[in-house]
Amino acid sequence: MKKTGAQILCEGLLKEGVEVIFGILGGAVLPLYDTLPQYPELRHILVRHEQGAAHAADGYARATHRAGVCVATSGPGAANLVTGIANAYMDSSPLIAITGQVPRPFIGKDAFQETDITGITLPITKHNYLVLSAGELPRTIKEAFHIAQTGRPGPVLIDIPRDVQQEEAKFAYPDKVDLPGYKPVLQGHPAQIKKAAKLTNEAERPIIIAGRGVVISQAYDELRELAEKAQIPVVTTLLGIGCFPQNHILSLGMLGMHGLACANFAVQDSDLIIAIGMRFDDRATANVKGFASHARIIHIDIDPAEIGKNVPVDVPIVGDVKNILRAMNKEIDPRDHFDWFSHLEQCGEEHPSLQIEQSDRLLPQYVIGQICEATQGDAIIVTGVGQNQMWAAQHFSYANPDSFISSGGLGTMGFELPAAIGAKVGRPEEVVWCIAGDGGFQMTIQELATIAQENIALKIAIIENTYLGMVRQWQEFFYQRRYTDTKLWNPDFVKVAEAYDIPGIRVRHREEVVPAIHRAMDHPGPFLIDFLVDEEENVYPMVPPGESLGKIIERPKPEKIPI
Ligand SMILES: Cc1ncc(C[n+]2csc(CCOP(=O)(O)OP(=O)(O)O)c2C)c(N)n1
Ligand SMILES: [Mg+2]
Repeated sequence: MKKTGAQILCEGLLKEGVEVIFGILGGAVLPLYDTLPQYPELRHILVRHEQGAAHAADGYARATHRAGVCVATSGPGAANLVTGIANAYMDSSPLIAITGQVPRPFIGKDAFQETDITGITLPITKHNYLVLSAGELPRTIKEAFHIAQTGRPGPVLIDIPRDVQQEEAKFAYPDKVDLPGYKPVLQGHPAQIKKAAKLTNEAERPIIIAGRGVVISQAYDELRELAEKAQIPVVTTLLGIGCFPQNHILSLGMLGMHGLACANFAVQDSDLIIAIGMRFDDRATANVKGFASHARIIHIDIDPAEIGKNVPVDVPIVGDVKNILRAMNKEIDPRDHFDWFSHLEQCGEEHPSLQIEQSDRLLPQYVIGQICEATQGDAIIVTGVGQNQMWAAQHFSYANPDSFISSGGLGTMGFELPAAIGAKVGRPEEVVWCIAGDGGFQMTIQELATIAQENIALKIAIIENTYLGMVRQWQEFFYQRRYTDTKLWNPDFVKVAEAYDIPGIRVRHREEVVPAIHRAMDHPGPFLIDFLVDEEENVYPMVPPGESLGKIIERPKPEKIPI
């Protein structure tokens, strides 16, 4: 039976198990939207800016391990997706971006709202398609979902001219893909796995650095088995947070520019690094010249392009983390490393990075800590970028997998609100807290309307320091406190929320924090708390840019008392 391109697209989405689409209409996608009511199983969430659609689909994908879908019209709509697509690309998030294109006869004529979106997104998509006939759609959709969700996941864009959406073609959905040039390696090479196990069995000061690849592969149990069997401490990257319980005795927390001092020192002092599903990002390694100079490195990653890209490695293993760890665990001898652990324990006593002073000031770290207490760590935390992100990474204790969602590679301010929408839509039964910067919040503030229209029961905590705080911190440390244009005039966020029919309260004092958090959680719908925190609080520890991982600026000494 024949169907229109738009119908074929909807059928294909259903075949791929899609339940939700985030998007905005426009002329070039009108045939698709005109067809959507025929497919009530496909829930469409109308966002207010296409960047919001892309981040929401990304947040949905990270929360559910399934591709998130966003839709935009041609030209400005498609261009507005770009930041969200780049964000998903950097963090290996499976995203399907569907864009309308001008009708085929107009392509290349600078037609109204024409933009070459496949050209623009070439370097920020795993793959992209311009579909030139309705008959190509079934194979294209099948391939797109396959590419986005397998191997190292990533965004795939499908650009569909308006007349292709209207054209009729026979609908038969393929049950498999045939892509001779794309065959991700899933099993690690046995000889490499043996070598890695041998190095692990011989190491005196081994350490595991676990990254987002462990999350993507859902290799939580395998990672834990390796760590426990061989008694190896675990640090994670920012995006690896949650892949190993932070309350586990072997957890040393996050490493990197704002990692815990002991996590960084442990990496620097190690004699073997087992790097799992991480890409030696500069925010994790600091200056690579001084990175772990006594350590041999085993690097496990599904993407061969990551091997040796930033640091030379001794034993590369390409494949899926879960499969490789399963095989490797069989070759690992039970061990303990008493001397190594007593060294690390002493380090922990000398460098208690998470202690903050007892203060009457409203400290942002305290706010995050109290959200952790109130939820008992059982929540999905979606952050902005900057200081709020680092405090959320440091002061919440992540015990569950998939509980921390943040823009790592691109560092996209404005990610927080729409990504939190996506996470809540994907896992409605979970408590989702959006931890927003007052700067970042204003970059996608319009999505409050989406929350109101769909009654998405998000809890929003604005960390209002009235600064582009992380940049102000850099100005303080490295530009002699010249705060050029980092001070923010802000609207009254509670009134803004009210204008969107979302209840909210402002918190100025420490003793108001806990009642406010409970009020937000007891409210059945969305709720916003504007925390007016100490304006010039800094994120510690910090490795200054260009320094090596061991060169840490720690919190200045006076009265360090745990709160
Ligand atoms: C879209 C975008 N523009 C600029 C930056 C550069 N930048 C990084 S952190 C930051 C400040 C963020 O301010 P805010 O959202 O208030 O968070 P805070 O650091 O104060 O918690 C800026 C401007 C960015 N990361 N993303
Ligand atoms: Mg701020």
